[in-house]
Amino acid sequence: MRLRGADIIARSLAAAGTRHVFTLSGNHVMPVFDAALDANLQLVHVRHEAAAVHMADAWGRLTGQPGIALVTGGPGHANAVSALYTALAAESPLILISGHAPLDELGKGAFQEMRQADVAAPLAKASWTAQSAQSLAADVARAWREARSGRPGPVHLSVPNDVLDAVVEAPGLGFKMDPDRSESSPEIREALRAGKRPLVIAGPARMRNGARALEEATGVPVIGMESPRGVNDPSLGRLADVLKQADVVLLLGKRADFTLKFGKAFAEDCRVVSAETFATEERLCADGWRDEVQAALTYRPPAWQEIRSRSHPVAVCREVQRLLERPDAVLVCDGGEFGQWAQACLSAPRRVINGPAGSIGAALPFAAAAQLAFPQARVVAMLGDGTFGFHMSEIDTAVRYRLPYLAVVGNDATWNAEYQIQLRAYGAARAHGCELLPTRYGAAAAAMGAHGEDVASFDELQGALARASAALAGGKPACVNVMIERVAAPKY
Ligand SMILES: Cc1ncc(C[n+]2csc(CCOP(=O)(O)OP(=O)(O)O)c2C)c(N)n1
Ligand SMILES: [Mg+2]
Repeated sequence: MRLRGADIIARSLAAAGTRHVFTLSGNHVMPVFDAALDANLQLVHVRHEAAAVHMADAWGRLTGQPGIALVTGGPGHANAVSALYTALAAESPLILISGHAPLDELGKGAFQEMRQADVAAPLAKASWTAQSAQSLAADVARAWREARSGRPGPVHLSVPNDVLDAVVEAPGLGFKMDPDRSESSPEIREALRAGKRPLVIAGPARMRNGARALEEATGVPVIGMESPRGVNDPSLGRLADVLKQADVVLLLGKRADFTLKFGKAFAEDCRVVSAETFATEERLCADGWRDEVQAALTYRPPAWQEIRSRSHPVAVCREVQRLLERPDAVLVCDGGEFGQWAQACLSAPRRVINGPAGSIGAALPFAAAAQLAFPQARVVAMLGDGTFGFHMSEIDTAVRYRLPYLAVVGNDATWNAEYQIQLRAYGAARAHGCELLPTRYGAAAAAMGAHGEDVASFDELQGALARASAALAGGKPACVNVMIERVAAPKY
């Protein structure tokens, strides 16, 4: 069968199980838009290329299958690349396919010519430029394998326009993935068994894949670390104390990096071993220690329950938690101090946060991808007002594709995380430049066709959330913008 390069890409992706392609159009990739029709790929056409990559990222984290982002060459690619940073740190499998100036014009000053693979290389597990239509199926297969295998991550493939248009005798399009195997190293088993207070600390990918089963089987507490705040991860309570008590630690697909104070988070005589994978069915630890760890991680200062201030993030979270009491709920947290409070106070069966990259802005694209991955699920994104501005226009995308997520904006009219640094480091008299306006983001969302609520007084929050929930049922995304106090992130 003779096919265009673009058809080979689209059909290879479809054969691997891709259904959605997160994209922003451009001259270089229009052949792939055309090919998507016959390959049965649904395009989700966003408003900024970084949003497409963030969506592919959340898709990858939630489903384990690489999310696919498709953008145009030059400036489209440059816009997309920033979002790879978040995915790389979160070890999220995704493939960024970028159009590219034609091979036969390179070096002559082609339209939007740029060394795209070089630009993406530091932010991807692998990054290269396709050289011919004949090898495109192999390129897609390699990208898929690289994205998924070992510690997953983003992969970039640039595809020159003349390669997309070339018609060639198509090779076989399907490919097989060998399942990842977890090793059961006897040394690690013995090390964990010898400990009185052993811990497994898992990186983001290992936490999503198999870590819970390991804890169930062995009884050794497994702690996932995916927060840029490291030992001060607001969703892990008294993690710092637990780390100091451990006498054996297995770092599972995880470096002793800044999140673990480069190893100083552990006691001096703690034995630290590491492995990319580890699995065993053997019981290695008694339950008492696991219960202690569990209690420490779920600890929240009792004083929080006494917080009566009605515009405090704790009060907002109390109302939102009711919406998450469903087996299908997905919680997205993003932003500075408000995002930290949301992580500390809210829980749901599935969670996507901005992650170790510490980058803000991805919440709305994350929520959209979560809603696509789980169409019936209740998806709630909690984000700060500064953060909302990054991808506000993705509300429009959610309206067009009928992705009924709820976005709750904690609006303190400040880039508060940075403002709090100014207060601590330079004093109140020198805190400047981080103010925002109490903008009515609910009205902005409504203008784009979503359900929007602007909540100036806490007493209106319950009603606003109820109306927003009703709108979700009608297939509309909703944005509840609630004015809150400027408070520092939670401390334990
Ligand atoms: C991409 C990116 N740019 C800037 C920052 C620095 N930063 C972290 S939190 C924050 C403030 C966020 O403000 P907002 O979303 O309103 O949350 P708040 O802290 O006010 O609750 C900023 C600017 C970052 N982490 N990532
Ligand atoms: Mg703010």
